[in-house]
Amino acid sequence: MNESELVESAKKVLDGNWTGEFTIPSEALYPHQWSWDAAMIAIGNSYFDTDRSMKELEHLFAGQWKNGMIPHIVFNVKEKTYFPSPEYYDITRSPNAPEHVKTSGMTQPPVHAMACFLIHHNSNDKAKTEEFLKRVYPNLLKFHRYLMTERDPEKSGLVTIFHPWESGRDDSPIWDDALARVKITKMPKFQRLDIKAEGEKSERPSDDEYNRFIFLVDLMKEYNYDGKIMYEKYPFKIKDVLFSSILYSANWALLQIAKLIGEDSKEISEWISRTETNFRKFFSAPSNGKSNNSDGLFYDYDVIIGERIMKRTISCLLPIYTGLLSKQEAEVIVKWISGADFVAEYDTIASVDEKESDYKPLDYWRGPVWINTSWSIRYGLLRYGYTERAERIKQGALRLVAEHGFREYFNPSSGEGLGGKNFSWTAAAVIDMIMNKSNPIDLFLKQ
Ligand code: 2M8
Repeated sequence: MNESELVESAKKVLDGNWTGEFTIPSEALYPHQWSWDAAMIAIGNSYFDTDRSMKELEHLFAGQWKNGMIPHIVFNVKEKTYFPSPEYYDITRSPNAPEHVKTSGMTQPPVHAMACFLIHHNSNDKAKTEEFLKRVYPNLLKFHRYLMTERDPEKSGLVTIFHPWESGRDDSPIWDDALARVKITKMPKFQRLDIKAEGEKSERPSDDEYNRFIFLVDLMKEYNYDGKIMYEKYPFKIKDVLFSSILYSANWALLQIAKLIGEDSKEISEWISRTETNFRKFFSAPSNGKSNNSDGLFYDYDVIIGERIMKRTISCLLPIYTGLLSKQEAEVIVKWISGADFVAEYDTIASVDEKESDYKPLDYWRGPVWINTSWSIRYGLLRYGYTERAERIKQGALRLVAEHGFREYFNPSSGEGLGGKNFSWTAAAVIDMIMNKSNPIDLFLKQ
């Protein structure tokens, strides 16, 4: 398949998953709207259908909570094939929950300001998309403010997540130790529906992980989703590199939007400098736990035990996407990538370094290649001038999809397609990699 054939096939995937109101990630496994998927999908559609991109995000924002949280799932109440269901989340326990929309009670990485910015950038009707930016600016600002306050009482500019699902990398080995420390005081009773839907059980999180995932949801419910109480008592609190990196870039995108529509951007600038001050303090790791020499990678920080989580995963590399790094810091990350530790067949990036003992090539976020993270890292590489390596990632991703389909994730060694079929964000990222003529990070960081 050449590039224009790939774009046509990707558009078909997005059309097939469009419900008329929003786009599902993929048919069997994910019948609702997911937050960071929606942002990526809107970026893909922005090249051909501005209206659909705007509708996608406004559908999601209709589920925003009163405290600003954009939930990770907005449910289609007619669909009964996904667990946890809206009834299980029972968000009516929280005075912050929206009244007329059913959602989950947690959040996901904030890609949305970048998507809104790109919808305007790619639009042929700037007057229309400027109106859109004015409409959604309050949603974006409130969401970022929520992340910078309720999810960061330390004022570090870095986001604390309460659940692996909030990270978007559900069963990454990063969470193993923190999850193992969670004491399950009452075993939740439920039936998994994900393993019935599609694919092999070995390609999904384990039952033990699911028990812990659901127990954590039960605890959120017990605390009525009250952020303050949860920050005090909740047993899982992690400052996440990927989430915080995305928020940093999204704050730059939000700043550009604020300038464009004539809003005051002081508060956003203040958030950006907070992140710049603390990013390395929390996330740069000493190489052996004793010396101060960092290995140049960035690691999540477990707030409960006050320690970094020394697992080499795709998150360690992702700060290259922010534009926050110096040229030297970016160079170290590129060495890790090129040293073949993360490089999978097809020149794409595995979600876990294959030398990690937890590496599992078929298991979800424990090894397989995901196109959305490869997409971000490619833009980071371009920003720092690693054009050749960036091009290899793009060509590798296109080849994976051409040979194995628009799958949810891929075996890093064989390229075999895994998980959901006709997966929306895979299609959207392919469209963007082919169609985009300017690096979004450069656009956001433009003063
Ligand atoms: C996966 O997560 C959901 C829970 O949110 C699940 O496994 O049921 C993750 O890959 C997540 O990043 C993604 O947004 C979601 C939908 O594609 O699926």
